[in-house]
Amino acid sequence: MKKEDILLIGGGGHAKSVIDVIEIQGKYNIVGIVDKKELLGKSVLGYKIIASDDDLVRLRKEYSNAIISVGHIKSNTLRINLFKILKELNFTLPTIISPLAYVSKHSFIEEGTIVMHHALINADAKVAKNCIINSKALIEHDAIIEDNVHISTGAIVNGGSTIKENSFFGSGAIIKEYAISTGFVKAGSLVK
Ligand code: JB3
Repeated sequence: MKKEDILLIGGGGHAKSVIDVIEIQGKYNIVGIVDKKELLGKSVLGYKIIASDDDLVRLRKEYSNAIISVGHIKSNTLRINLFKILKELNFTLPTIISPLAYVSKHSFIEEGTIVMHHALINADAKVAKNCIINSKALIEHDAIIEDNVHISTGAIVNGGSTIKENSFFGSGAIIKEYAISTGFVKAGSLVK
């Protein structure tokens, strides 16, 4: 099957993990990275920074797929703004799933969300738009992850619980079944 072209928006640490997922998935051909003007010409894992956000209108004429590859820790304003800009330009923001993740056929995942290596999403879980389900995160049955959320590495979202929009749920944090979490949850926390 012919690979589809895709642009990466952001070329820092998170982008490296995104590249690894895309390479192993084998569905997309990374045509380049869009980052700050001053970084033009630099490379990330062999992929060139080819443009800045100012060039997105021009790039849309050539390419239709994009993935936001800037991360989200303290703030997700950049991810939210980029998502809005890319949608306005009519880019397609595919859902990208590592072949090393387990995603139930009974789960629902929306556009612009990436599910990284060894994450597990169980039956009837819902993951909304522009989320990062990072490596080794567990999203149990009936859990709801709202828009623009980052579930960080190794976090556990138990059955039927909800992570509200724009939240950060830190590495190794755990939320009890049917509980609700919002905002910034630091690594290793327990949400009851
Ligand atoms: O902990 C893990 C597993 N991942 C972290 C991830 C979630 O967040 C990772 O360790 C990092 O700490 C962090 O990764 P991120 O967001 O890639 O941060 P950083 O390494 O600082 O890279 C941010 C990139 O975004 C840099 O290349 C910036 O130049 C670029 N950037 C900043 N502002 C921008 C803009 N790129 C575009 N296109 N537009 C902007 O406005």
